[in-house]
Amino acid sequence: MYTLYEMALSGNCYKCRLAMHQLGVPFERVQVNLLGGEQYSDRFRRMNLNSKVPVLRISDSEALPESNAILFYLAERSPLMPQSPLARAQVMQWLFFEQYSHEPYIATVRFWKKFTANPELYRADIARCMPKGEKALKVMDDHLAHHVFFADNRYSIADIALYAYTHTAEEGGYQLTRYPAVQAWLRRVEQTDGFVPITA
Ligand SMILES: N[C@@H](CCC(=O)N[C@@H](CS)C(=O)NCC(=O)O)C(=O)O
Repeated sequence: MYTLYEMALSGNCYKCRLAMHQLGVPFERVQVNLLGGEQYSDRFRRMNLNSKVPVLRISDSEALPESNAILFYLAERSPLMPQSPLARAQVMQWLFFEQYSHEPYIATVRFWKKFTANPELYRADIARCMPKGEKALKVMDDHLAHHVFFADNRYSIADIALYAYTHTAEEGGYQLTRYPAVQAWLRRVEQTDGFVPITA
């Protein structure tokens, strides 16, 4: 059985749990004490030299870090990954978009505002990130105005990756009412088989 090393309220970790629930893959959860620095321990660094969760332990000798790599691994030959080369590349397109243009601006602002003792200390960082987060949401909204899901017009790990931090964006101060196509897509994701919320 897989073991997911994680922090429960992290969107990156939630992506992996959501995919495993929807694929019917059994797994155990191990909480990593990030505030206590457990990610820097020798034991954890043997699984991920980059000291971040999530990490999926696959066997005694193999562990896979990086949320979108974990999604890619889990989804191979499943309904969450399309088959044609172009559609698979489009999945990658949105996974890269999520990591480079979305998560660094939407997840980080949520973290500073919701999980730090004094968000005021991050005022300049928040001001720098929010326009870039708005741009990512606009890109998504424009795409979803003409598509039901992100890649190949069907539900895939591209939607899971983008759902994780989009549905919590308001915790960082983004107003999703400005993005009606994104809001409608969030509801569609929530109606897919086996969906579980981040708090499950
Ligand atoms: N690109 C990585 C990002 C992972 C990440 O930033 N994890 C955070 C929690 S969401 C973490 O472990 N932070 C602890 C640290 O950086 O010390 C992924 O998608 O898995």
